[in-house]
Amino acid sequence: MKETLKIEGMTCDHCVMHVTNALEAIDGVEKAKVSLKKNEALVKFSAPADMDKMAVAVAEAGYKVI
Ligand SMILES: [Cu+2]
Repeated sequence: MKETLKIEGMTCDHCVMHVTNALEAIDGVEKAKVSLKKNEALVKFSAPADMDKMAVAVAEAGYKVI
């Protein structure tokens, strides 16, 4: 599956890295492509990963899925 998450709170490349790492650390996430310019993450994943887990991981990293 592929989903695009809208993310709030990223301001620099470090933020992009934090969000990328947080998403890719989730079991089932294959790849997360995070764009600072678009404020979004394109995530390729399969079960057991889901949107809720991604939202939680992003929140724990200090950002917000909107
Ligand atoms: Cu930053």
